[in-house]
Amino acid sequence: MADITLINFNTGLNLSLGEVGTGSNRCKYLPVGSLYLVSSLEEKGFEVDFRDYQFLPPEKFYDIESLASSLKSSSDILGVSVSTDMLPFAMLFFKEIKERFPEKRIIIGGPGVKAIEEKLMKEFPWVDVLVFGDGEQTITELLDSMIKEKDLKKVEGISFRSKKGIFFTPPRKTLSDLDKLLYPDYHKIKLKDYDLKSIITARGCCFRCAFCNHSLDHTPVRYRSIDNVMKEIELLASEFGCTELKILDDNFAFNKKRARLFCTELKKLKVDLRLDISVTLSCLNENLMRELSSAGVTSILFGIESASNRILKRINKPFTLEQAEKAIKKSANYFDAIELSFIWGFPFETMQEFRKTLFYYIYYGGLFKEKNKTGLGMLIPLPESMLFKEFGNSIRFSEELSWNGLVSLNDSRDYMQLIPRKELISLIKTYPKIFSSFYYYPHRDIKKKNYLLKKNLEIT
Ligand code: B12
Ligand code: SF4
Repeated sequence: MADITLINFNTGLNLSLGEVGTGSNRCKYLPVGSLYLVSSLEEKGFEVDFRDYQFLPPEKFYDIESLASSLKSSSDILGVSVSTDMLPFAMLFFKEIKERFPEKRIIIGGPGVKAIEEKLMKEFPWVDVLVFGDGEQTITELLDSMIKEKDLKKVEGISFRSKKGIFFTPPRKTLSDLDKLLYPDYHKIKLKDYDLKSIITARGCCFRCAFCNHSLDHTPVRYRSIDNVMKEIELLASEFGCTELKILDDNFAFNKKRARLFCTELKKLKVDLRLDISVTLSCLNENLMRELSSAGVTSILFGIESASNRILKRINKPFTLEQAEKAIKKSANYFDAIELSFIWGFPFETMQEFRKTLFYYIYYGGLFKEKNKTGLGMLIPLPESMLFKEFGNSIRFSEELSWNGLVSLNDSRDYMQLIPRKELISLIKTYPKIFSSFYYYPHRDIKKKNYLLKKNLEIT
């Protein structure tokens, strides 16, 4: 039996999104975080049984009993990577696991547990260990200690449950030299089965947008060296035949010099690769656009967020709408696809500001019809954000408004009947501070905005 069963529950499947989220043709994302953990564990000689829940057939995904049964053959130590939207379902799943297999111990980690660690450990006794932040170093020490029954208090960066209560160990020093990490273990999976192949060249973000999970971060951005990145790209292109790669960095062009060096070195590799990046538009000038484009960047994402300069300022966006418009126009000359991301539902957003954002969303959606992936999403109260600090006490739940919509919970397809709807809603309602991403920030006109949005989207 393997030393650990590592599960990617970080699926992008989520509880809603109807066709996109749950259909069999849904997009499968490379589980980069989990594959980093696999490399790190295997380097230390542990045997890892890796399972990616994205590959379950839709009719199995919400079937908690069959999910739990599939763990009969798993290791007694389970490591699970959870995203914010799958968190309530994961808690129901873990409960079932503990009822069936009380000997199994559950470790969780991933972006979905950030800033709610204490509450989660207190309220959900079926979580045995929670890992904070980067997991590569922690998981190997933790597993070694668990297998050898050593004192977990010596493992930094975790919270764990013992007969004596819940303990928090001192935080682990953030790994600053990312080149020390092995590449994600691509041999553990069938890379060709993933729709979106991706790499990450830097961790963290230099901006502090008030709604984002980085807004309260203290750690500076950590960069891999370009040489280290090039070797991974070469591996992906030559050994695995990748022709498209999404760079997961939150802002690829913050360090312009590094971005330029990346372009120069990538051209030298002479690989046939189309790249997709995210950039804060104030970091981009026309020269850099040209260089990025000539190096193979064909798709670019800008988080515009709002068409109101007052809101942009209020949420710490480092640009104005006018600057955004200029950058969008220019980049249309260089990139095949331009993805713009807008957010509505700020607690201080007026009806007029909402209408303007909606207008821009529809306008750019039409303008870039051929090359467009423009999105407009409702603001999610993320517990690790500045806005949550300010307005987190007032969040409300509504099945109609929740970003996850929970809409598909009304989906009539057979397999959707398996979603434990009542239990999920009850869990979400009982723990607003844990499952806040299913809530919204209440303010005047929010229902009217939602109605307008739906109406406009029906027309376009
Ligand atoms: C790719 C991506 C997606 C993809 C795929 C999902 C996935 N996570 O695989 C899609 C498009 C589906 C997506 C959707 C969403 N995303 Co997203 N996404 C990302 C992105 C760009 C990269 C994730 C990644 O691979 N990172 C690289 C790896 C190395 O880091 P990692 O995953 O955090 O893993 C490390 C640690 O967390 C830890 N760890 C992870 N798992 C485990 C498990 C164990 C057992 C242990 C011990 C440790 C551990 O160790 C890993 C290695 O150090 C991040 C931003 C970023 N740059 O990280 C946002 C990010 C994760 N997403 C975010 C958000 C808000 C969302 C959405 C809610 C957006 C929306 N409005 O719909 C949705 C829903 C969440 C979901 N289903 O994942 C937020 C935070 C989310 C949160 N609190 O859960 C992030 C951080 C972006 C941001 N700056 O705000 N996302
Ligand atoms: S929204 Fe983007 S630019 Fe702003 S802090 Fe988050 S990742 Fe950084």
